[in-house]
Amino acid sequence: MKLYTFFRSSASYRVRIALNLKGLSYQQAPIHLRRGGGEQFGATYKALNPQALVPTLEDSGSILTQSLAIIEYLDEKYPEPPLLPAGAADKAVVRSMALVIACEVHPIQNLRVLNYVKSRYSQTDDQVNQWAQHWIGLGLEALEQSILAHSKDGQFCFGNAPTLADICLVPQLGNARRYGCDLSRYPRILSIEKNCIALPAFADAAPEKQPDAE
Ligand SMILES: N[C@@H](CCC(=O)N[C@@H](CS)C(=O)NCC(=O)O)C(=O)O
Repeated sequence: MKLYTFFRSSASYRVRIALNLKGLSYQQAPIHLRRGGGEQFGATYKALNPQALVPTLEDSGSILTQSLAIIEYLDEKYPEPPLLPAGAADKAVVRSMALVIACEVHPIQNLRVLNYVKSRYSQTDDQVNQWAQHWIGLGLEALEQSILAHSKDGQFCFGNAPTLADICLVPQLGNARRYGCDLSRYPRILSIEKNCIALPAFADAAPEKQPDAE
């Protein structure tokens, strides 16, 4: 298996956590998102991922894009440990938590969106950070409430085992810190993060542990 990844990319980080939780070994192909204007825009990489985004996973001749699609693929192909709970309603709750991050927060604080906001509307770095803080804060506030409602006294976003929701949450917190969000407003999220990073699968997937880390 080969993962096209960038150490600081939170979508790549999600897939690295899932691969580690499944105990799967894989080769990393680093794609630097800033060097030379961005290696994701090179013709060879765009032939694999026409969106020019990381991650991309190659497995058994399949080329897979979009981190959540990749993670659900891994979960079907390598079912243990499961990354979604058993019941249909519980699955929907976990997917909903994951999508708060993956659909509502991450896309509008992504590099290309922030670059566009900055250049098209002549915004300063500070204004761009405020944009990111606003959308990240809205998402984390909702997620904190959702976890309190559904996880009861569980150690993770949903109960006592890590799921797709935790896989999306932990990388997003790295982005939140990078843009200066005040995370003390989300005590339950912070305690879940602590429980996650105590697991080697999460710790080993962290940006600073990757071979392409700067
Ligand atoms: N929804 C996509 C998002 C992928 C994505 O936005 N990747 C970012 C890094 S986290 C990227 O490649 N950005 C490059 C750019 O903005 O030019 C996924 O989950 O895979």
